[in-house]
Amino acid sequence: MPQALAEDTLYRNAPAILLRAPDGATATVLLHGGHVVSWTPAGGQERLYMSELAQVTPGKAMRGGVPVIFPQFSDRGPLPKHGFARTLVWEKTAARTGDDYAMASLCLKDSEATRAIWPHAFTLELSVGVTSHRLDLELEVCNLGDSALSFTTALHTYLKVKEVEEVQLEGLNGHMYTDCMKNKVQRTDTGVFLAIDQETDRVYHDVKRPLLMRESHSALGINAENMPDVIVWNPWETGIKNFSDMPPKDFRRMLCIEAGAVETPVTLEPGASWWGRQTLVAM
Ligand code: TA6
Repeated sequence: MPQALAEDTLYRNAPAILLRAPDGATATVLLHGGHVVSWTPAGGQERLYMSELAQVTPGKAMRGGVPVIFPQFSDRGPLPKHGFARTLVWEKTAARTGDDYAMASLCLKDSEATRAIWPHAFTLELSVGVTSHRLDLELEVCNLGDSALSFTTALHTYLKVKEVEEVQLEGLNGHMYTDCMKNKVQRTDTGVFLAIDQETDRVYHDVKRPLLMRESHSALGINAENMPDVIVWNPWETGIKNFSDMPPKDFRRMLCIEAGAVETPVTLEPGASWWGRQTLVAM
């Protein structure tokens, strides 16, 4: 069996880390944004959507993969939409391989630029682990300052799908959600599964069970720890017109199923830390 590797590479001409487990499972993470741009489980196909029009541009986010949203989800505060972590360059802090896995950690620290708009000393670390059919993404935030800080955060995961209208997302039944397409009205999900047949932008609150995304020939298990909210987003043909970095027909090829701590901000006292994780399992 080939050896696991975790090595520096280029992705669309930008510095990245390629992880490969001995069984052939791979993941690629960019230093720009600490952005996971590709995941292929062992013996399988690419499972993350990445727009063919997306480029690595300083100060801009990539359309696809897993943007790291921190310290502000969406426009829920005064910062740029979805915060600044996805548009800054992170530093590689660790890369390791084992008998059946490869992993890397990347870190973003406060800088003059972040302190100018968010006056806190912090570290944000992303650890990415790939093994067999599983991808683990873990965020850790430490408050290095001498006053409390609060943030909202999400792993804005773009899943690649064959045809979004055929997807059945199970596990949200009975949960409250904020419908961002309908003036943020709160509703309860009553369907056995969620199907996407129109522009969809929902924040499900306090989801305690794993989700299952079914497609005709495959399925994906999605679990989150310490990230209680699930955001489901598809721009549909109505919303995709607003995105110049995505081919118009690609709304059919993707579905964002995001793990977040969004509804209730996380507050950290000086010296305290927080972690949250999203795990994807291909079936
Ligand atoms: O997480 C869903 C969402 O907040 C949507 O409202 C939609 O705008 C999407 O993120 C993409 O945001 P972006 O800033 O990447 O264009």
